Amino acid sequence: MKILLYNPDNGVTRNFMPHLWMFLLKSLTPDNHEVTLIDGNAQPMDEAGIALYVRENKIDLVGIGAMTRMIAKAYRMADAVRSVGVPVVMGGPHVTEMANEALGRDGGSRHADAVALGEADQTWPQIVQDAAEGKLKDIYAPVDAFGQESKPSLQPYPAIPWDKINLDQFNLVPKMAKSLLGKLGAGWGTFRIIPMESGRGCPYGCEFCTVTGFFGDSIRFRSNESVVNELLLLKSRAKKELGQIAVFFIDDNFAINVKRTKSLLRDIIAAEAQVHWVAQISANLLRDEELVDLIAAAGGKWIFIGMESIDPANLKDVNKGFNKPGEYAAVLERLARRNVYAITSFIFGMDNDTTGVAERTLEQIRTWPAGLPIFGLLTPLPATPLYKRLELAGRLTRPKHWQEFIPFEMAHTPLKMTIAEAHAEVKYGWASAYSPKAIAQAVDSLFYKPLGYRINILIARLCFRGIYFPQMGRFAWVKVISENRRIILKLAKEGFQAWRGSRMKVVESPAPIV
Ligand code: B12
Ligand code: SF4
Repeated sequence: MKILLYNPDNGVTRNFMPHLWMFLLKSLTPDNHEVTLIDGNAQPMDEAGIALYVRENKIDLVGIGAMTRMIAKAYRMADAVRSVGVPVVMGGPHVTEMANEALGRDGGSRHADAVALGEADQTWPQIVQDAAEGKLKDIYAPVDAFGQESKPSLQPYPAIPWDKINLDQFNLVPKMAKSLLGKLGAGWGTFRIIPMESGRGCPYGCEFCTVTGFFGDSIRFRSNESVVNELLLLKSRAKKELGQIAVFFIDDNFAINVKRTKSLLRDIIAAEAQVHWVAQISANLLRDEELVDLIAAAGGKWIFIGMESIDPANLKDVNKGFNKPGEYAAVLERLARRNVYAITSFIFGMDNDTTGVAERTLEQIRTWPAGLPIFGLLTPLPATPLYKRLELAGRLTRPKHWQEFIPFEMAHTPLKMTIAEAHAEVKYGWASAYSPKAIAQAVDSLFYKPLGYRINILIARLCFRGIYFPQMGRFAWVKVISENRRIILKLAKEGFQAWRGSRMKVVESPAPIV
């Protein structure tokens, strides 16, 4: 069979990283089938486009995966595929919770021939076989011989052939810069961010989060050896193509078992498998100095921290009382001392939030080492405890918000402000943290750090700005660069002077005596 795995675009940002599920399922597909991957964020496609692609390429089965925010697009694309007579299997967190919606059993129209519930590592080969035999079932659930839910152990973990996969659609170096950098031989012909998991599951059960329900509170880890080998494979690919590779450890809480994380990091260091990486770790686990030392030594550059709020009452409300706002500054300084920076994520519109919450949060942020703050709204995702609480309280204003997804729009009424006020808080957060003045201040505040770190923060800030203020086209980028020209030129000048200084030293140094 010819199988297409498709991930719909999110409509807000372009690709910055492939989606792991596609590569994982491709690796788990029996060899006698041919699998093609299309990520809509890298290769935009509309309904007519996918129908044409499927017909022209004689595709026999299409697999579509999507988060809640992309599900409306996913359904439209699935409808287009089914309209040309090709079956569609859907999977991922949204349809796992809303299988009846995808199968048209809730009164709406049917979008999928089959739905894979939960983790599909074990069910996928069976789905493929059933599709090949033309007898797809409606629902595939990962259960053992006794009908009990079963989760993949991740040992062994499928080897994803990162050295052979065509990753042309995932190069972050713009075409123009590519030829220039290639000529300079700077090792920047390609820059890819690759998703990798070292384990699954998080027991914390924050009220708004899908993860504990989806992956379960039993945490499972890959072996250290399997993670190290994957890093080595990626590192050698980057070397071969004279490019750069960074890894995003997509584990929901990379240090959930600190002892195990330390042992993995030690093995990465021992094998010299370091690449630059990002990981998500909750603030409470970053109290450990030795852990942070190992993170830095193993290549960790950015840590995503779900801070959510600086108000302990809010944190308690969403079952995230283990976050202690009083220790945020110390955690960030601990990281910054090792040149590791934080992506700090905040949620506005929580029940104890009142107007001015964005400025109050920013006042704190400005006292912390410069990083990448991001702001979102409390969102009731299907089947989360938050969704159930708000539904029971009659507070959902758009109970099926995903059917008409609007970025940064609330789907329920906050308690102590209006929906419009919550939207204004998020806008204020982004506008203040990503204004040219704020970006320049963030970069300047790191004046004592090497130039490379400041360039890193500058580029990251310019890119992250696009999460809220869409900057997908060339024109949008020209505008952003022009608005931030002062700080860009300042760093460029400093870089040029350093480069000229190093050239002068080479010329001045006496010729070696043979
Ligand atoms: C990496 C990640 C991202 C990346 C996404 C980009 C990327 N290229 O991966 C980034 C950091 C950008 C991101 C952003 C967001 N994310 Co996110 N993200 C994740 C994360 C941590 C890992 C995803 C992953 O790769 N998992 C590992 C793979 C193996 O699991 P999987 O994708 O679920 O796939 C398995 C099954 O679902 C199934 N499957 C999946 N697809 C398909 C398709 C078929 C055909 C089949 C058969 C099976 C199948 O098989 C796979 C193997 O078992 C998850 C949490 C998690 N642990 O999954 C959250 C998660 C997916 N994100 C979530 C959310 C809410 C967001 C944001 C909306 C957050 C926000 N408020 O801004 C944004 C939206 C981004 C955007 N604009 O699109 C939610 C989604 C919940 C939901 N119901 O949709 C999750 C589950 C986390 C959570 N807290 O609940 N995210
Ligand atoms: S710590 Fe993170 S992954 Fe775990 S339940 Fe809370 S928000 Fe979800």
